[in-house]
Amino acid sequence: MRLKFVSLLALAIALGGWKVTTTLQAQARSNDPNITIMDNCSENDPGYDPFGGCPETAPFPGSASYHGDVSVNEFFALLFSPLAPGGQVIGHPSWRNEPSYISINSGQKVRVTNGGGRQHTFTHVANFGGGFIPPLNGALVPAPECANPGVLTFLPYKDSQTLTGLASGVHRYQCCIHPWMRAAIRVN
Ligand SMILES: [Cu+2]
Repeated sequence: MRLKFVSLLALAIALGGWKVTTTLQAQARSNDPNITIMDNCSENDPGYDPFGGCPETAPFPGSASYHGDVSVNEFFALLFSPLAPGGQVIGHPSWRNEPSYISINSGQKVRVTNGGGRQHTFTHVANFGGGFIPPLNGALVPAPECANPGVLTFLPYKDSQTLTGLASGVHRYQCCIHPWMRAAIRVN
């Protein structure tokens, strides 16, 4: 429950929503864990237009319900680092899953919601790897699941999916577009 509260608090901070503290505390007592997929693409940057816009489903520029600050230039500036000379992808830290690790009990569901402005995937993989967009992979070898339409589930802006029936153990998930967006779910 603490993890869930931290994630909701982080979301509140990210959205500047301090006024919803009471609601968050009530939700934190819920038994249903949540993971929020996040990015901070700037809806005012037309540089996202060739990539589907930001937010992707709203008439460009973005709707009043979404706000992000990251320009396309900033996104690409943080994609790699000169201190990772092998071409290991670093990725913009605001493209992320909150929280990136949760621990649940067998039988619990996990709701995954895209709270960012871009399309993402939350794909179950055997091993973390690259996605299906080679320029965003760097030196990562693509995860085979990211090339499998039967496994790949796109999660558009504002959409949710619910994970059910997870077996005991540690499950790995990643975005097949932005492969540094990873998460692990431990099922006890
Ligand atoms: Cu993504």
